[in-house]
Amino acid sequence: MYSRFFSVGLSLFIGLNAAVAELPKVGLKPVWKGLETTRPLWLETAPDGSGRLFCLEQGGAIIILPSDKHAVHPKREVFFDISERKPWRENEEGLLGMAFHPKFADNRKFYVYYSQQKPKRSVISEFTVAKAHPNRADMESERVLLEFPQPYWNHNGGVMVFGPDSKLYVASGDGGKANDPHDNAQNLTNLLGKIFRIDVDSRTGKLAYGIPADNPFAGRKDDARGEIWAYGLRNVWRMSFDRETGDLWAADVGQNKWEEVNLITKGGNYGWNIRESFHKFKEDGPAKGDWIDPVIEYAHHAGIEKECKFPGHGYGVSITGGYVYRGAAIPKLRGAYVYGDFTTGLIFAVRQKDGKATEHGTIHQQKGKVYQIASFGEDTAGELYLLPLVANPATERDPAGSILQLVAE
Ligand SMILES: [Ca+2]
Repeated sequence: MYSRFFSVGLSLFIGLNAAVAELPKVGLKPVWKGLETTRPLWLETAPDGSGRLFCLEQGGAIIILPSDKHAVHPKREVFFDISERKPWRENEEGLLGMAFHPKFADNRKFYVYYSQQKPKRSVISEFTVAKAHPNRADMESERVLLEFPQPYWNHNGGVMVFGPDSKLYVASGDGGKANDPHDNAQNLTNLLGKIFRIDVDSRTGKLAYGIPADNPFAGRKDDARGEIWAYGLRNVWRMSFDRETGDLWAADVGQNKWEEVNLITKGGNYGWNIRESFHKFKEDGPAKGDWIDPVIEYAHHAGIEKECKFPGHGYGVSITGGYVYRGAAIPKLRGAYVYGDFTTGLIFAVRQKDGKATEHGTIHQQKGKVYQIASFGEDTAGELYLLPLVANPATERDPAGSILQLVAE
């Protein structure tokens, strides 16, 4: 009885304070030292038992990381390369995402998300790996699934993940400029400012993919796109499924004040550009609506800290989403969602219950050289990595290496 009473009291205490928490500090350890990667944006493991880990580069290549992450100056093995198509013209364009088909072991299919020009657009394509050459994509095998316009060079989204349901979830970005000038994110008739969900294994009408019948707007006529799963998002920069619970976590980059982490639900409206995080954004926007608040937010600077729902949270300018940690190397971090800030390079973690933060904390503050956090990555064992932005390997590559593993401190 006593222990039960005690645990109720403890959870109340945590709930009221969203406590700065019992989360562990972590270290960063360079791995694949000296490997030449340029602007790595994503890590992906092949779901085929091979243990191969792939690293996507913004310029258009996907490389296979050597199986020995402690190898020094390992050979660069190129799996896929569309750099001649020049996807990376502007800062937020490029080869931005990739995902292996859940049945990759049988069908050898994978998907990429990249930028093209004239007109500016995002392209989602399927490629296949030739059976005889498992470490080399068949560059002739492209099947374009869909293309959609991107009016500006920024907020082009780009993360793609297969869900536990084997459907492909894609985050698009609101199309860019600032403040979502065309109100795309609240407009259900286009794919911008959305997370959408498609079935790569079927076809709906003349589309090169299927729209799952259980999508929230499936079957609507002209007033909503059936692909949409969630909306009201500005520029989700990295999302992931919790491999144990199936929760979909998405980090949404803010305008000038707030960065936020969201748990994505079917048909959910995450507020942008009427709301930003917990706060009103659009001056003449409606006062009430069915908006879903984030799990956690943080402020751009101390000047607005008194408005922040999570006092004591570190600052930042542009959020980079990560993963719920399910590895073994840092036991105290298990079950916490790890995220960071691109600009300040701080790494954070949060635990939640019913969509509300129960604990949060800064788990790493970089000292000396501060790496910008382009993305996080997760390997088969659930261990996490940080992909730092390195602009030009000829001049700016850090001799320590360009991928860092999160380790117990
Ligand atoms: Ca929001």
